[in-house]
Amino acid sequence: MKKLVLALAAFLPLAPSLAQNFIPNYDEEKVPDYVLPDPLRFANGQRVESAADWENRKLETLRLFEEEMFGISPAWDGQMRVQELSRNEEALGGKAVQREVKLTLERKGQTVDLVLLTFLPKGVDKAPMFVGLNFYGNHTISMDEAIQVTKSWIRNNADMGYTNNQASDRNRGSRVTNWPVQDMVDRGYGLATLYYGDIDPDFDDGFANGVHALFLDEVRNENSWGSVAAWAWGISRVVDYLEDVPGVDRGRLAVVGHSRLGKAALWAAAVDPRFSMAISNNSGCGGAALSRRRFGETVERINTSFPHWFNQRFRYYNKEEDSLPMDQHQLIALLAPNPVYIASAADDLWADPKGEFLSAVAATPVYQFLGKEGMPVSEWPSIEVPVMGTLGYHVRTGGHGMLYYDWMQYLDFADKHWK
Ligand code: GTR
Repeated sequence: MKKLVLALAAFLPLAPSLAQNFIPNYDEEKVPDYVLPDPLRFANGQRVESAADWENRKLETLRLFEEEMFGISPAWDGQMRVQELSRNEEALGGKAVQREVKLTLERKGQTVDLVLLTFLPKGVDKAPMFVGLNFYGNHTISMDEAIQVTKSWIRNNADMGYTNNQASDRNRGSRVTNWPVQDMVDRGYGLATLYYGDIDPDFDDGFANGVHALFLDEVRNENSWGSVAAWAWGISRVVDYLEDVPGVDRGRLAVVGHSRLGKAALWAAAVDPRFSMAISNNSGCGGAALSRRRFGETVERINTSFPHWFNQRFRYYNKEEDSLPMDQHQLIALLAPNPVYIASAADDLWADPKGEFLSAVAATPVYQFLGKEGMPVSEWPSIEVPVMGTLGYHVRTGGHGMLYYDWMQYLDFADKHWK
């Protein structure tokens, strides 16, 4: 029956009315009773009793997220060429080296270009780095005219002056406050960022463009990778490059992302052990928020509005959250014992701020099992009272966005764990 439902789900066009008629629950009283899967118990009921057991349970959990949600990403068996596009040795008041490089991924005659913008603080032998995708193009995070305007497909946006799915340079620097590079560099950290649409344009294209196009020879099935997995996969290619860049501390790389890119950041850290820290900003449903709470955006709603984000099997859990063999606390647990910071915004109810916090609480037994603190509190913290254990959390005032306040906590969290 499950298979039949899935087969039908794959071929039926998704009814837009589902998305239009959806009424989110924002009432804590109406959150249904639910039981979360125990991260420290195998699918067969056996308890995790040793570190070796946890390694096996971790693999089992990773498979569940791959097979039931994000989809299985291919191993990278192509080539990457690197071309420097620009370099400024005196960026940010002379404190940083800024570079833009084009990473050309090539496989079986197909190519995809990723244009990466990096800032490395000067006078630091090996700088820890934040690695994160941006929503509107590299040129939006700095006023520097040398930074290219992306040529990739971009969603039209009247405010940004984006028409015909092309970016324009009218909004150069418009996201400067969302990416406080000067503060990062002043505190000894670097940043590597690229426009997420370079990796995979964010629309339902039948998985024929972006990095999916490098693997058109592979037959797709209900487990195949969606766009969130593709963005995470692209982030790993950035790490392939960063590993060889002098001045980068490859042992201290933090992946960071906002919203859909926060979902991608968490998945990137789960599949790529080269990340030793992850930061989720308002990642919500499919990110840090517990699916079983059905508060704000739900599994059905996300699969309906964004049919290309996850794999086909995830649609089976539309309105069937209790049948999920895992929940999002286990995505956090997959990152243990590494530090993870989860940030919510009080008015961003769609992303279920409390559900994001409860995920960290429910991941904590795994951290403790590995001898780490995890989340130090179990009561939802007050507004703008950040909590920083191995798992960190804050809920700030205001709505959906990655703001200066959020970054200040990330920098403190990085200082706490890395200095
Ligand atoms: C929303 C989506 C969320 C979140 C957000 C974003 O429309 O429902 O899951 O990802 O977009 O990425 O800004």
